[in-house]
Amino acid sequence: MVVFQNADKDGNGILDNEEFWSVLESKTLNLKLSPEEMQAIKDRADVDQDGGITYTEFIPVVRDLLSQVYAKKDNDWNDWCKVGLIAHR
Ligand SMILES: [Ca+2]
Ligand SMILES: [Ca+2]
Repeated sequence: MVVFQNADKDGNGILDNEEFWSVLESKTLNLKLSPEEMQAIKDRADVDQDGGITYTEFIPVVRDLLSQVYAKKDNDWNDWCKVGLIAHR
């Protein structure tokens, strides 16, 4: 997923707090979340609660988020691929 790779600035395969916030605050996604909402999302995403978000922890949460945000627009997973949010497989 392009979003994950861009966010993982040090390339260690894990999003720390700062890197994860940068995803949620990114202008590309335009989610407009409050700090409380972002914290709730982080807590939900970090399944093993080690403080970092791995790729496998990241995907379901973002997928969920995107469905909520873009549901109105009738977009689906393929549309997000097209706009470059995620990489084509
Ligand atoms: Ca990282
Ligand atoms: Ca984790």
